Amino acid sequence: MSEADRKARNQTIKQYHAMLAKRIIPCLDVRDGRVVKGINFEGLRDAGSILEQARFYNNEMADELVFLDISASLESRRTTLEEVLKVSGEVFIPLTVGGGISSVERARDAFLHGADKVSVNTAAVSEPELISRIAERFGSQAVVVAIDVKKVEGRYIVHTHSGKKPTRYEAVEWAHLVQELGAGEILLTSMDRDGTQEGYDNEILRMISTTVHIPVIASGGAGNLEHLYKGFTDGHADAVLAASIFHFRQHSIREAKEYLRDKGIAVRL
Ligand code: 0VR
Repeated sequence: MSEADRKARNQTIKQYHAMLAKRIIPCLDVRDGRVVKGINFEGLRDAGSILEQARFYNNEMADELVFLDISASLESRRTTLEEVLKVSGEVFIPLTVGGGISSVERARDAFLHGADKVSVNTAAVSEPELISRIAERFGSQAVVVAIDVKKVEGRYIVHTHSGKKPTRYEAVEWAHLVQELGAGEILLTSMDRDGTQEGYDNEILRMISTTVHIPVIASGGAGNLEHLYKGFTDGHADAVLAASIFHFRQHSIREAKEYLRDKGIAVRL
């Protein structure tokens, strides 16, 4: 396929995604069997039971649900998989499981416990071919690459290990690479905005959304319904992820969808 044909195909895919309904995705940051929530990845406080929150979002018409196991220990990862299995028996919206997915086998474990997609972050940076191996085995649509970015001296630098380790990658460069490697979607989290409720970092969102043809999920900073709207209009996101505003019931999913529909955003109601 010539470069011109490739560009044309990617543009068509991008236009197709733009026509799809926009998704609202609550995120359960999970540690030791509980939902937790912090600010800038620090100061994690309890945000409820995994099963109760998952049931709530399933009934609230969330479009998808993300489980992010941010624990350090292996033991708590086993707990999370058991929780995923329990939840997948009651929740019928697409479930993405992330945290410690470092091999095809770990990805298979997550699918066998009910995940529809896996999210890879740290392991993808240390072994980029892992993205291709999981995509070849389970399909690109099952592979989300989570990219955690922090602004360092004016540059958006990719961080791994729960935001603790800066990498050699700038966010746009890494986003392009993961797309080439077979990622089906990008989950772009601004660590600077995480938990602050100051709104998404629409600058880096736009830089990536307008240059890759795979869907981009905005994450980190949503604090009100207008922030969700701006994530779509200014950030050009295909989906918006939020934790704080939903876990502490500042806004309901239905309220968010009605607000977005009234502002002309195509959502599933
Ligand atoms: P809100 O800003 O509350 O909507 O948070 C959305 C999103 O940033 C979080 O659900 C989650 O991606 C933050 N991630 C991590 C983490 C939080 C604490 C520790 C580690 C991580 O590794 O992604």
